[in-house]
Amino acid sequence: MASEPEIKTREKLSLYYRDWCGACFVVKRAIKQLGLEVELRNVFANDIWYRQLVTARGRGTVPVLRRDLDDDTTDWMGESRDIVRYLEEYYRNDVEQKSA
Ligand SMILES: N[C@@H](CCC(=O)N[C@@H](CS)C(=O)NCC(=O)O)C(=O)O
Repeated sequence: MASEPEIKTREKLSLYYRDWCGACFVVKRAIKQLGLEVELRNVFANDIWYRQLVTARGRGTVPVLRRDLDDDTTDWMGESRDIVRYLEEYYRNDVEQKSA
């Protein structure tokens, strides 16, 4: 039986990261492998992005994935493993379709 097409919430993705950060590298590599459009926001190169991060999360630890959703809400996701798992699971079908 054919499964119903999944209706996905549209979201704009931004990754708050910094250079020389292994956990950030792991997330950036996953983004590249999945071919996703994600705005990369180096918090050490832009003080506004750094302040946005600290305001939202209470600290400047990176990587953090920011998801701006269609309903005008914003979700901030920390922990590189959680971010990679989320991207792989949420976008896996898109990637399969792209390469088909
Ligand atoms: N377990 C975290 C580690 C994150 C982490 O240690 N980030 C470092 C850079 S690689 C950091 O931002 N340290 C500065 C801080 O926590 O303020 C993950 O995998 O996301």
